[in-house]
Amino acid sequence: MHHTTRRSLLKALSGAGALAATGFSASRAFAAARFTPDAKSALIVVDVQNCFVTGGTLPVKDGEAVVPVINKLAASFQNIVVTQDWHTPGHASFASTYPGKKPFETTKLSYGTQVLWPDHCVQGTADADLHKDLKLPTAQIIIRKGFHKEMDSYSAIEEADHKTATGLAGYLKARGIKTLYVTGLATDFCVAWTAMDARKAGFNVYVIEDATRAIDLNGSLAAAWKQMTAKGVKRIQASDIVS
Ligand code: VGL
Ligand code: ZN
Repeated sequence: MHHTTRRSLLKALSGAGALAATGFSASRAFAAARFTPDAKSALIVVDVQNCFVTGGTLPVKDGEAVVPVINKLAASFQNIVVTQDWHTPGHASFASTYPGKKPFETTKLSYGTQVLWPDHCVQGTADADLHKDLKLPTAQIIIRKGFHKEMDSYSAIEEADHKTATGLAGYLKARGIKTLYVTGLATDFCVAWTAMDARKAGFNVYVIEDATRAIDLNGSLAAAWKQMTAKGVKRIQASDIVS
């Protein structure tokens, strides 16, 4: 057992060496940082709120694990945007709004199929506050979304009708920002929709995978990566960012 492990490790190492010798960069194998955020880049911190971590109303498994990763990334960015899911009581995305409906079922609304969630992130409640350990003193704007009672907004860029703008794309463009690094909760809902809409709006978009956590409802995580990749969203890790 030991022997085999050691032999395959040696094989892997010589493989990397051979790659390096060809001049092809083997840096990926050692996770050397590749991206240096500049004045035209922004870190987008999606919905790192009490509702989405342990003890919240819609907890994402291990959601709080993104906090130290994001805090560390923040030091590399001149521009930081924070978002907050910010629903009215009786919101259209809440199962409790519809008699007989349970959380994680779906319903049809004017703009399409809506997943029904437990009541979460209600405006002005402690549940909707940003996580207390999030340390982003240099963040420049907090954008709230999902505040129209009749319509959800996973995306921080446009609401679920794919027409109503939150204003974030305009803000970023007005500030000359071209490249977005998206982090936060949840990978397969608000992070994915924000990233895909950002592509549609013309930004270069990276999702920093280990700075996100997923809900993964009926295979939604795999589906989200597939859709994001198809739209040109790039999947990277926190170690890819020069610190
Ligand atoms: C989210 C479900 C409902 C999210 C928000 O932040 O990903 N997911 N509301
Ligand atoms: Zn929500």
